[in-house]
Amino acid sequence: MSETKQPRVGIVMGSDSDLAVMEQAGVVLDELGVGYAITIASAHRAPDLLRAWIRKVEAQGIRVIIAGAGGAAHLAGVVASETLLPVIGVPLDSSSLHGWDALLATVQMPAGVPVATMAIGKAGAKNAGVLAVRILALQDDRLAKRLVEYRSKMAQDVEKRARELEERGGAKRTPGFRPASNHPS
Ligand code: C2R
Repeated sequence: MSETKQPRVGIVMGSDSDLAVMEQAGVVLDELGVGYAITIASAHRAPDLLRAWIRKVEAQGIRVIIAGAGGAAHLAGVVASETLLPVIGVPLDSSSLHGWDALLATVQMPAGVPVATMAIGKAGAKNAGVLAVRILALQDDRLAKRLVEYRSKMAQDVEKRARELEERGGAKRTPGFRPASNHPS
């Protein structure tokens, strides 16, 4: 849990092997100044622990839950069945099916139990953080302002990278680069 702020987002993942990806959601929340509680629990392996964590974070005043899992990923769906808070699911690439299994398991929820499903992996974890803040920003003007700044920083970053590439003169200055011919002879 981030130390200083009242947590408003809960992040849960199916295993500590998911942490390197799921911590990206926390990085975004830190950047946008939103406190969060983070844990590991599993609908498959530790359903009682999962239920107890959901009850605890609800009582703490958490407003949105992010759930990331790989493989036969039931975690986000089970969280959504246990709480009325909005649930954002992040499918993870942790099996031989490279996240397709987790994507389908997370996105194909039965009607009535929604999980807002993100992309597989790091981009999904980051977007889960951004989406959680967008939900919170509906009732928090200061957060809405931070999201505007976040977006304009992203645009500035693209501009900077474009300028740098243009100044370098493109890939032809990369050591060892040989332009590919479009007309093989
Ligand atoms: P281990 O590395 O611990 O064997 O976990 C985790 O999210 C992880 O990606 C392998 C993968 O199993 C996933 N897992 C689930 C659930 N619990 C664990 N999909 C669940 O309850 O949905």
